[in-house]
Amino acid sequence: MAKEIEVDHLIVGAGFGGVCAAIKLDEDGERDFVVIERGNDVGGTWRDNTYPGAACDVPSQLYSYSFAPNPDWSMSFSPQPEILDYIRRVAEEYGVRDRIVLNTTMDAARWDDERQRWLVSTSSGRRTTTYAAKTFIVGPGPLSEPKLPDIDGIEDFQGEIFHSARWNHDVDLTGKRVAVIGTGASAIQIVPEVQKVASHLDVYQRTAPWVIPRNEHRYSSLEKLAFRHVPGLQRAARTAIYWGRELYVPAFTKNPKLALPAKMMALQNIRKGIKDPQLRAKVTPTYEIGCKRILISNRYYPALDADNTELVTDKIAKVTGSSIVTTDGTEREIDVLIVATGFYTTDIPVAHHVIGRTGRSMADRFAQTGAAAYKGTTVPEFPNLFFVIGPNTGLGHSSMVFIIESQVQYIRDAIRTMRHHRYATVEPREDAFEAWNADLQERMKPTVWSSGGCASWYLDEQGRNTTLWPRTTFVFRGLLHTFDVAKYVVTGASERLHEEVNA
Ligand code: N01
Repeated sequence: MAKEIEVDHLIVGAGFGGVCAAIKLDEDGERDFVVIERGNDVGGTWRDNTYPGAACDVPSQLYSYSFAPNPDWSMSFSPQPEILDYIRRVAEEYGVRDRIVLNTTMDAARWDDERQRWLVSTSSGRRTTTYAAKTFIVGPGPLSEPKLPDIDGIEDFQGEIFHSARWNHDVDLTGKRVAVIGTGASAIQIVPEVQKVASHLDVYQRTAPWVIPRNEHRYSSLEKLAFRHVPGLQRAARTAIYWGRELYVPAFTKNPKLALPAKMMALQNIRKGIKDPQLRAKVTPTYEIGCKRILISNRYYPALDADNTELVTDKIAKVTGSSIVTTDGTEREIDVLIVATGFYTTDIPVAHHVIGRTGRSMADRFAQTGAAAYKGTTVPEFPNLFFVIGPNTGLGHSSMVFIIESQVQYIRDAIRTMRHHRYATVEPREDAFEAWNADLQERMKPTVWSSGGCASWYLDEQGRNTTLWPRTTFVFRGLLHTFDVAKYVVTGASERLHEEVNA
């Protein structure tokens, strides 16, 4: 029989989202909470992605909590180890580190309508614990489940094979023949590092990405000192970066032609990085810039142009025990295969494990509607469940930490509202949910993600964009500033009647 622990709030995931939720609940005096984390440390994607060259492509001043500025970033775009250290330090300094239970996996979660609690079963090795929680805050991260390519024979490969997000540091790539499948954000950081040490590198490109220069800056000691001691300086830098980024939004959401300067920069990046005209042609995308995530690198193209690298654009037919064979019949022998093929994004993996008030799983609901939430945070049939980074909260241009803080503000206000009015449950009304999502999908139509002529992880199998937010981030923040209880069905703690507020 699993041990049961009653808590007010259970948070799943100790990445940027879960740690932020923990800190802010604690700040509100909501001390009865536990964070469960399946990994052996905090940090989420920044703990998992340890591949060589891993770094953020959003400037550090903005890719950090607004309430915990870090004057010590070494670079304008932080490397992964610094970001991971930052999350660890913030969790420690804000006193939530000991509320995080590591190495603990959420196996299943079920809403118990009698008890008005989420019953969340977890396991840690052979130990199982069930948490009975009033509110359930779900922040597993949209990029946490690696996606392996479905390629004939890949399971028979006899050399070393690993996903970019599960880097095997025991494998020394020096002098090896290496293949990288994929040319997304992860691959373009990996490729220059592998090219430096491998005897030969094959890069398998299915679709060329748009890559603009990485205007990187190393902060001097003087700058760090100024960030630490000059009042308001770091906040001013953050604000300037924030608004600079918001200026990109119309190019993504209204008129892709506005992205012409970025396109020119990307084309110049190709010319600068690659001498071979044939290779230049192969890496030049044929869809609108912004349709897939715009990548930043100064080193990717030179690495492709290097003598020991081959860019392969023929389709992969199969993998054998020691090689990759393309559809033109060419076989390339390799020692190590790195799959940088992305993550399960639109099929939110956690949804398969969560059963709501009506007895069906969230995945079953999403099978009908596509992944969708009200304000990216709450879902009808799933009372008192709050996503951090839920459906349609992703960004192509700015910091997810800004989105996380906006959602956490909404969740805090929901909890305050529930306490104040003694509500036992809050659940978004179907009509509010539908109106929100109809508006979202309408706004998706003119975006470059819908009309830019590419396939991307932003779109689900029906071609619906269920991942991105199609407006500015300040609009998102404004819409989530206050918990709009009128859009919710609420129940009181004692009486079990559903009462519609402002019905
Ligand atoms: O994954 P991806 P990622 N055969 O899905 C290819 C964030 N991130 O890990 O384009 C052959 O973007 C696929 O090809 P195609 C960021 O939000 C941020 O690189 O689908 N190829 C593509 O090239 C990012 O968007 C940072 O035709 C196959 C690649 O694999 C997100 O994470 C760094 C294939 C997958 O690219 C995901 O990035 C890293 C197949 N069967 C990640 N299947 C920074 O902040 C897939 N591909 C810097």
